[in-house]
Amino acid sequence: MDPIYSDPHLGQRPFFLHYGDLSDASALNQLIGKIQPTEVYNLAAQSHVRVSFDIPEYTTDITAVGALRLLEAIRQTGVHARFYQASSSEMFGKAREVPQTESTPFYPRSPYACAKVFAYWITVNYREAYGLHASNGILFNHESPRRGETFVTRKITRAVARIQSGLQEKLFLGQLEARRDWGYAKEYVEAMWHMLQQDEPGDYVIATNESHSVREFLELAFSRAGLDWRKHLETDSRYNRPTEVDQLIGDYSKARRQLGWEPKTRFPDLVKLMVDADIQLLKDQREGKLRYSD
Ligand code: G4F
Repeated sequence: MDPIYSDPHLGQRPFFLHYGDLSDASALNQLIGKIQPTEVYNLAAQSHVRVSFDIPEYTTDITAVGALRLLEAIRQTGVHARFYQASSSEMFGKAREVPQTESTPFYPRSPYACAKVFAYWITVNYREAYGLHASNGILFNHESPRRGETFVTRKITRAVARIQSGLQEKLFLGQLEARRDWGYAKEYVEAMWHMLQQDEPGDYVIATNESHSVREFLELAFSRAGLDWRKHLETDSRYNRPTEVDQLIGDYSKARRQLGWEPKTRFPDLVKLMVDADIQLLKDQREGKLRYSD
């Protein structure tokens, strides 16, 4: 029997969690055949860019071949499922034009990004070869209080909360001058859903069309808590990547035109909401309150 879960974010509707693994093609085929989904969102990956340099083969197996295994499961079982592939702005890497659009050539700079390029093209290929309703969302960085703690935004906001309450003194980071187009994950998930509601599948850049450095994020986050980042920051070259992506900025005009989607939460508000959430989370933890998002 598969476990049934509920989550306050999803209202009263329970959801079913089925076990599976993107490295296990036969289990995926069985699951897809059993569930008969109408929509499949492939958000699974080894998604940490720095880590992908340490485990390139695993990253390729899950992030690239995993997408193929899911597409094959849909094709082989013949279910009428629409498919969403979580493609990434990292595919633009050493960007060939500014801002990046759906037609900007890819120049991946990490094993992760190379794997995502494969997953992007295999999604296009299954659309063209087999007529699948398969779409790529080329999402630029999307953040929220639920972001994993090893990604730079959450690493900073979590450190701000801990430094403010005296639990931590220093924050160790790598490259501060890298620039990213940072949006609010909650809004980006809506864009994914819109893609699968279209009559025709397609590929869409989802971004804010603004670029900010890690340093800017750092400054805003620390000042939100009344702290001076210079007193707490140490740089550590272990967090540098052998090949860095210096600057990303996305043009979401196609998504606005065809999906009616545009970002609402801008950079300063995103930083604030993440800092505030981590300060609140730490307070709740210290008061012994249980939280479902821990
Ligand atoms: O937060 P990051 O690790 O995100 P990155 O590499 O841009 O990738 C994220 O966004 C992509 C686009 O949506 C996704 F495809 C991908 O899966 C992931 O979610 O790093 C952002 C920047 C980089 O330039 C990095 O070098 O921050 C720099 N940075 C500086 N110090 C650091 C650190 N990154 C991390 N993770 N940790 C540091 O200490």
